[in-house]
Amino acid sequence: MLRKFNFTKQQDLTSNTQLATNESGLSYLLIKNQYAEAAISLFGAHVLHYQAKDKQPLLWMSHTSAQDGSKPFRGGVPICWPWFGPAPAELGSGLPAHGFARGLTWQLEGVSETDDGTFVHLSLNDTAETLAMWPHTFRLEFEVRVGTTLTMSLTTENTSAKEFCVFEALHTYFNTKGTEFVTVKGLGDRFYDKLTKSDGVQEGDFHLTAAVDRIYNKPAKVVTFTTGYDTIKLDNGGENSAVVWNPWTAAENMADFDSDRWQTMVCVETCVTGKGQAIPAGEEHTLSTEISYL
Ligand code: TA6
Repeated sequence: MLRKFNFTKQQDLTSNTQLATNESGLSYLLIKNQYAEAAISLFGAHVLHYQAKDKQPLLWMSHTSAQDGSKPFRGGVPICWPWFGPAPAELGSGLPAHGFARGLTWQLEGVSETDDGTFVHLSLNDTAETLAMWPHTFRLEFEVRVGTTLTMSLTTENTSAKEFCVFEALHTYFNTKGTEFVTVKGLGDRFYDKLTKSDGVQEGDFHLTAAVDRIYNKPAKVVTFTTGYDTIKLDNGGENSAVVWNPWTAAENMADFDSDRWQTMVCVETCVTGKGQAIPAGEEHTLSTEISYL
């Protein structure tokens, strides 16, 4: 199901979920239930694969992505947190793009089977390493449901004594039949274009016809798009923006983009960007998406 990933089973966690490791010792949850199959890496709490019964794989995944934990996976659903894009200047230089959550190993809190599918619960807490990059104590909870739909929710708890602000994304890479099949609805009419560094106005639906890297500032709660295989619905929560990204031919110079496979992907992301999300001491915020086939 995941080309180039060689897994060794470690143990059955439930009737539908195995814990497995790859050749580098990274741990994965491999799920196969009556509705769908999925793979989730504990490194990055990264959903790498989801495929509902009788459907195409939902997520695009690089075949040349590092699989040894030396850098985040390319594809699937990277979790960007606590910043999106380059680190804020006040944190200093040399920090990883899109935050550190996708480059750390998360804790497995539990797996359970229900009539609605398999629930996976992962967590990440501050450590000396995270405090050196971002000076706040926190707890992150990531809950995934693998059912007829793929549901992901990322909860940030502010365990510190002061308010902090986070920027975050479920940076989902979707598998498509080809760029020409991609039309996105519900993005709203205002965007910031990271390629031209200017604001823009969306007229009608978005069609993927060229390199794109846009932050839409007022998306609808429900964003839908076509992939050439299916129409996909994102029912988002806690977001303030949506990002659409395809690097186009620039991907051919990226080490882990498999040359021309940019032609079969599009990122449609559930994000908190702009002014970010302020979270007072002791409070929490949840960013979520439920991805379904229409
Ligand atoms: O969400 C789009 C984006 O921010 C692009 O600007 C592009 O850089 C992409 O994410 C991938 O970033 P990465 O750090 O994973 O190479």
